[in-house]
Amino acid sequence: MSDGREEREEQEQRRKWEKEKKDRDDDLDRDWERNGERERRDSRAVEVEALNPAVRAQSGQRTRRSFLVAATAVAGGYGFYRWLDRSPMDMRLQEPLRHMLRVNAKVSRAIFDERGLAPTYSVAKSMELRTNGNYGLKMDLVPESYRLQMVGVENARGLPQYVDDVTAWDYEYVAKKETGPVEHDTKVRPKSETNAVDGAGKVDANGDGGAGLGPMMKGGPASTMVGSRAKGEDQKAPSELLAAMEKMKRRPRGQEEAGMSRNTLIPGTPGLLLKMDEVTSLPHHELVTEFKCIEGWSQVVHWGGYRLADLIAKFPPARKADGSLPKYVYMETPDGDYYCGFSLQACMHPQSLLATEMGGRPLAQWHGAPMRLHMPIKYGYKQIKRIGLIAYADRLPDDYWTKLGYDWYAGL
Ligand SMILES: Nc1nc2c(c(=O)[nH]1)N[C@H]1C(S)=C(S)[C@@H](COP(=O)(O)O)O[C@H]1N2
Ligand SMILES: [Mo]
Repeated sequence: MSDGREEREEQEQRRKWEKEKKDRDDDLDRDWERNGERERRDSRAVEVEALNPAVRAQSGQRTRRSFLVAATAVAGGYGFYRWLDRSPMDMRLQEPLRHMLRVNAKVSRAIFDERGLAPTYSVAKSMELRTNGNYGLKMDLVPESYRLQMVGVENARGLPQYVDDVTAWDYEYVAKKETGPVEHDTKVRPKSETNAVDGAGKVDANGDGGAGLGPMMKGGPASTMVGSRAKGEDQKAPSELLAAMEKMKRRPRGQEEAGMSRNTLIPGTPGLLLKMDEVTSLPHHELVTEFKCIEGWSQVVHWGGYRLADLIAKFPPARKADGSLPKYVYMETPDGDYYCGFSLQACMHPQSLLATEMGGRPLAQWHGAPMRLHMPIKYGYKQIKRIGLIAYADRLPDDYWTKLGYDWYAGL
């Protein structure tokens, strides 16, 4: 008897979640209308560059220098592809990768990426990376409790890693044992008005106290960001979802400045739960690249890990009803506080790494252990630490810093 009531309650709750999810999706649709045009232009640009760089150079849309960079990059991309195709080292992965490349020309183009290869350096040039931003990392994650959630995978239901609700997985946390080098994040919303006037009433156009750091590099404490958001209320998680989470004894998601992601999964979302060995059994790669934060600092860093493209080849996206592949990938920390969106193309880039090591040692928690993203073709804020979810998406996914006014594309 009481079973029937619980069932009805559950159905009722599910209907609420679905309604809220739909509202968030409608919001995303509107954003997509706005941002989608830029994305479409970007992917067309890649095609045009690959097909006829000379015409593009004449068009005068780019400087000569950037044209040369693009042309070299495209050539580098082709070179890489030929190398991959012949490489006996990657034999194990050739088949799935090739299969994927064959079935969809769009994805094969992805290997040339949005901007070609980022420059690499010798290990001797690398240094210890500073720490920047601890959203989604405020507690230490118990390593054994780590699982990677993957959503939107082809034939997921037929795989042994399939579960009918990935959100039901319980990550375990403990209070931070050690902290990294002083954690700070000095970004503010680029269009923030609250910091435009300093104590003396003078206009501080750069928001840097006259330090000449430029508009994106704010000298003040991170707390100055609070209250500077433009949209205010709509950044908050829907109250129904919050209440439901509470009932389930779950910490509400999206507890930081940007609020809850509109791509956060509703309870009951099926997918895969992967243990780390699904990633660490892929071919290992090392990369020494320059890490660039939008705040104006950069450091050469030695990374070790696994190609995101290899994981995607192992667990490719399900096709849509019209046979096409989803265009985006969404990632989130296990607690949903930090999140990033990417084109599938950027994720297929050979230098997009699921990093598990830095400077030849296992990643520290504050750098995103057990696994964070390193994507040298993008700014640091896209390089999400402690990846809990990788979901294929049809529409432009939500992105933490984009919500606070930064560029979604964030390309270098
Ligand atoms: N989960 C999470 N990932 C994150 C951030 C964050 O606050 N939380 N900050 C981003 C920003 S702005 C930068 S510059 C880099 C910094 O990486 P690091 O701390 O390993 O140097 O991480 C990115 N990834
Ligand atoms: Mo950053």
